[in-house]
Order: sequence, then C-alpha cells, then structure tokens
Amino acid sequence: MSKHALLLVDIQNDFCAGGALAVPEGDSTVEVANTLIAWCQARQIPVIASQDWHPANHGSFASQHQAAPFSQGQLDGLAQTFWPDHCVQHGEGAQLHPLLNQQAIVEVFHKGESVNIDSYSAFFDNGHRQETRLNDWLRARQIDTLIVLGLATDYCVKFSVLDALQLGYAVNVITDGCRGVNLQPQDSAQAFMDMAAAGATLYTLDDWRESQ
Ligand code: VGL
Ligand code: ZN
Repeated sequence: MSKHALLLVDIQNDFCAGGALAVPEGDSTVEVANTLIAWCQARQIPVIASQDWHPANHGSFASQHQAAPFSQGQLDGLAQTFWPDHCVQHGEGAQLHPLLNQQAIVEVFHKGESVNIDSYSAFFDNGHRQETRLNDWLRARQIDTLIVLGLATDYCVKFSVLDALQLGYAVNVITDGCRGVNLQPQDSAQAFMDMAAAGATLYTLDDWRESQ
C-alpha cells in the first residue's frame, strides 16, 4: 500500500491576482486545491504546503541588482531570473491565499530564506546546497507518494516534482491545479512534459478522483 501526502506549492498572495509576481489565473488553483483537500481529509491523507519565504534583500530580487524584473543574471555562480520583490517574510504577499483551506494544512515548509541562493524546489535550493525539512518529514511518516499542485508550474511545481522523483517518491501532478509564469508562452507545457518524462504521472482533478 502506498502512503500519500498532498503537497500544495506556494499558493500565496504574491502569485495570485494583484500580487507582486502574479501568475496568470493563479487564483484558479485555490478551488482545485480546496476540493482535493476535502478529498484527502476524507482519506486521512495529510495536507502540507510550501511557502516561498524571502528576506527583504533576497538575491533573486531585481531591486538588489539594479536590474529589470524578469531579466536574466547570475546569483552566486548560478543562472538566475531576477524577479520583482515577492513573498517577503511575514508580509501580506507571502501569506497563503485567504480562500485556501489553511486549517487543513498540518505542516508548512519555508524555502528561499538564504539571501544568496534561490529555491524553487520545496526540497532543495537551486544549487542543491541545502535542504528543507520536507524530505525528513515525509520519510518519518513513511510517505512514498505525493499529490502535487500549485504555483508556479514552470518553477516551483516543476522543481519540487523533479526533486521528489529523484528522491524516490512517486509523484502525481494535478495539472488543472497548477498555473505557470510563462515568461515564454510554452514554458508550462514544457514543464509538464519534463515532469512526465522524469516519471511523474499527470492527472486532471477529475481523472485523479476516477483513478482512485
Ligand atoms: C516562484 C519565481 C520566484 C514559484 C518563486 O513559486 O514558482 N517563482 N519565486
Ligand atoms: Zn521566490
């Protein structure tokens, strides 16, 4: 028997309408998330979340480099997209979306806290230099299968899924519960293809429920 957890990736104000790094249709992930949360709660499947959680002077911020938002540069030896200031620790933009059923979330994992490196994945920073508590938390509970949705498809969802697969988890991505930044128009489609090629299974919410 596989043991599941539902991982909600960065469903935060700044990635939703009116936010500093608003993802097109980002808000529409909330309804899918809440439906799946209820489904998981009915099956004793734990619900966990990641939260992008940057210091105000984070090195991924264009403002720290006199660079234009969405331009490309380098951060401590790694290629880096420079983002608008977003998800600043304790700020309104960093909060989980107010309509997300947060009461259901049993554990939140912060990422992106180190000034000199970004962290798209909920498991590791972009250089795989440090890891969050997520892998230990899952292992301690013998969880071997993840259900994943959230923001953004082409960054934090994708890299969380790829790391989870590399760590040996089975991963099911709920595609209609994800939205992408799409700096290039096909980025989200490509991200889903990359996740599937690495071993993830893609489902719509309806397909997922029917498959179980
Ligand atoms: C994200 C860009 C910068 C994400 C976080 O959650 O996908 N994207 N920081
Ligand atoms: Zn970020």
